[in-house]
Amino acid sequence: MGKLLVVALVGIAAALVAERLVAFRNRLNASREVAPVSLPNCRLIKGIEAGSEDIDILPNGLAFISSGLKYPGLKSFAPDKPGEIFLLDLNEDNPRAVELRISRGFDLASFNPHGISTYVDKDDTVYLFVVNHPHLKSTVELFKFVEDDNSLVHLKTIRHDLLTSVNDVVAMGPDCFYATNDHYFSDFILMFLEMFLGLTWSNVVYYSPKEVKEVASGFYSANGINISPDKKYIYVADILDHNVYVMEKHANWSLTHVKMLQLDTLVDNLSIDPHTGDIWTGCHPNGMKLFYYDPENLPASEVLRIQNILSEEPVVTRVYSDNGSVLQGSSVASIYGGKLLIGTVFHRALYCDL
Ligand SMILES: [Ca+2]
Ligand SMILES: [Ca+2]
Repeated sequence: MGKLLVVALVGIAAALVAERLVAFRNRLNASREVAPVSLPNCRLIKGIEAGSEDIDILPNGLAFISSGLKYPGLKSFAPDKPGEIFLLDLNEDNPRAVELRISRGFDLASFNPHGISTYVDKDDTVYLFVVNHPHLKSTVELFKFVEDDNSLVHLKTIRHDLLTSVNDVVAMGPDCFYATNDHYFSDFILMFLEMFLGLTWSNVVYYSPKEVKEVASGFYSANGINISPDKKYIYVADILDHNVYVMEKHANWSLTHVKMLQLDTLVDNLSIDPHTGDIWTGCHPNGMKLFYYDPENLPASEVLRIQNILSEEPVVTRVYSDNGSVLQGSSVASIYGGKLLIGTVFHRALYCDL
């Protein structure tokens, strides 16, 4: 009887693990391959070799790019080099990546930038919020951009118990923002277990110096976050649920669910066309290839444009796709002046005509 019980328990455990494994593979889109979609005049940006995870473009065409992310389980082509913020002037015919100098007093050696967001104040001061993972912890760094000097002045480091595993931020003012936590846990093993078991413990947090609170929860892994041009709606990508949520923003900064748009790819960061309100996303068609890097089987890239997300029938267009031979692991796509700039988690950055 004892042996029968052991066999039964082992059988049940094996069935549960197998069921979780199938669900995990589905969340990673492990069997998806993509057909290529090309764009004219694509060129790789010189000087960006180790990632361009997030991009934020100012109305005047200056693009900030975060580079050099080191993240548990993800490839890095420059594991010993600190991260950087690059600036690209998209008004130039052949924009060059210029590394922004960071003011003294900031710990550059442990700089590990991830999601970014800009805020232009009434007096035209440009603030740059940068998710940072020094020693694999999570902070949000606030900088002031000094254009004449191609530099960033560090203003403060924001840490909070609710900012545990931050992926991206969207600035709401010179000192407040919404942030996504892509996992509940920050420890790598627990993070993996959280993903493998399919726990929906990831959330969105509002931060200001006066108030910090959870404003949305129940995500498999909340990743990119951005705001509609009319400032009424917040968009959040759930990378492991392959969708984009639309939430209404209220005067007290709380968010309420409006709708969800289901896609078939792992949606990373979200950029907004300030003129049309279209959402541009950098996506991972197959998360297995991203997390288990194999030079013989490269992670692909995919860019989607989502038009009229609030309407009954949003239009989703695959604007660009590549099997990794040109661009690996696209995480963001932003447009300016009829051109598309695509960033990646750990690879290069591509600039194409539309
Ligand atoms: Ca961002
Ligand atoms: Ca991201």
